[in-house]
Amino acid sequence: MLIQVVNPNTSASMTDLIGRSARATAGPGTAVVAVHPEMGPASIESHYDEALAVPGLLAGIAAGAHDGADGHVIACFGDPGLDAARELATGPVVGIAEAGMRAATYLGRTFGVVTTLQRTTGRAWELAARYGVREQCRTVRAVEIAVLALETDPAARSRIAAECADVVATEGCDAIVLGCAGMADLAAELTVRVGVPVVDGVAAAVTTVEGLVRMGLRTGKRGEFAPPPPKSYTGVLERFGMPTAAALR
Ligand code: 2AL
Repeated sequence: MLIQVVNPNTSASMTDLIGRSARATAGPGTAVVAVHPEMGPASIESHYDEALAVPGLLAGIAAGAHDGADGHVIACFGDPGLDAARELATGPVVGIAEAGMRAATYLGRTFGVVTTLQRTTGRAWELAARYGVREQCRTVRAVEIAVLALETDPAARSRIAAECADVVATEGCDAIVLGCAGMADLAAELTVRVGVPVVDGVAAAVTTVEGLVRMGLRTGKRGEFAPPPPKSYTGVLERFGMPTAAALR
């Protein structure tokens, strides 16, 4: 089985980290290819970043499907472009917020999200509602560390650990979901340090896609998620009018 993990920002080092987490989780016989778009924002931490990350992400999904991926992970906590990616790909497509939050609901009654910047917390709440887990999600906390600073800020680990501990102490949450793909390497250590299950969405999404593919299941293509019809797109998006790997490459 081949799982494509798309980091929708253009940070190569973050893509490496995401790929390492995905490979550590994938079962025997599953290969993981981790990619990022050539065009788009260096990190995704605003609605503007999120919107403009989507064309590059979709081009990557089309290429991955064409090159034989059995399923796809969108490795950004806003789950950008998830529905559009489901239209383009035939294999299952799972977002890390979706998979992380759903996994947390198997591990306890309530969970909290610990993410990067306060301005991204609205999206996390919105996604919790969209995925039907708004009631189980008791808090969404931000550590005010920018996405790319997760790799360079020496205080990042301890700040995230302290926030996770506070979520448990003040909200009594049974589990925590890490709210950024750039935190993928922290889950195991934090689970021990904080004393509740800490879910990395990348790992949760990889195992979800893997399970769906193993069950022989793919995205339903009869209605809403049928391939988008070709049509005229103009300007810099002209090639997106033909939603094929060859056109989008
Ligand atoms: C993210 C993420 O997972 N990747 C990225 O660039 N931005 N999400 C976040 N809440 O900071």
